[in-house]
Amino acid sequence: MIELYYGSGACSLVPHVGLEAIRAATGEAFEPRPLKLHKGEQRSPEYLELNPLGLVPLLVVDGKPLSQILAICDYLDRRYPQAGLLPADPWQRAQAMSTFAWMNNTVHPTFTHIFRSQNFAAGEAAQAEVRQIAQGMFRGHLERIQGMTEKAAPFLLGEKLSFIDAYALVFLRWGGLAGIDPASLPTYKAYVDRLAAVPAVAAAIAREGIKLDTYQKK
Ligand SMILES: N[C@@H](CCC(=O)N[C@@H](CS)C(=O)NCC(=O)O)C(=O)O
Repeated sequence: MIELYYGSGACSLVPHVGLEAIRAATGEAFEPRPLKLHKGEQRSPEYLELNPLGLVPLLVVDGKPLSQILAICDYLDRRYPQAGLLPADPWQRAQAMSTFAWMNNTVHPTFTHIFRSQNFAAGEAAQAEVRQIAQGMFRGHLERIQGMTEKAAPFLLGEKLSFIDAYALVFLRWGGLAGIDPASLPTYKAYVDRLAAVPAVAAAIAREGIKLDTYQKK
């Protein structure tokens, strides 16, 4: 049995979309295990026993936990290559992993500096400065992804949906929360709107109960 612990709108949407695509391609089902991150359910003693990091996503395969997006997605792709969520060709796969790793180790932590600035500076003024600097960096990352979406055909890696598309969707949505108007990244926004209509993506979004456009004009 495969279980996925996730939080609504969190980075766990990446393997969540992957599991829906796997279900569509192979019929293999999974058990969704939602955690309310705003209520701190990721720090409950029961969950910390499964994942001492206190983070989502967590994949549990026949009772055995696996953390970290890159490891989870690599595992899912190797187990269900029929779903085509990462390229099989070694060079193309390495290129895909290069983008995926950049998203996970650079774009994602930049947003963490905006969303959880209290973890990076003491005092409101210093935190506001962290948020401001990180917002500028995050905007730069989104512009780089917009450049990738300009060549999307129709997905970032070509004909097949991949984990990287789901991460790109998460980031544009987070951008709205960080005060970045998605309308200012029109090619990226059009790509995400198309992506949201893909059945596997739509199913994960519906289960998480999230809306794509989170931007609120000040
Ligand atoms: N490097 C980790 C990052 C995971 C992560 O940052 N998860 C966030 C949600 S996007 C989380 O669980 N946050 C809860 C918290 O900080 O308490 C991965 O790739 O899985």
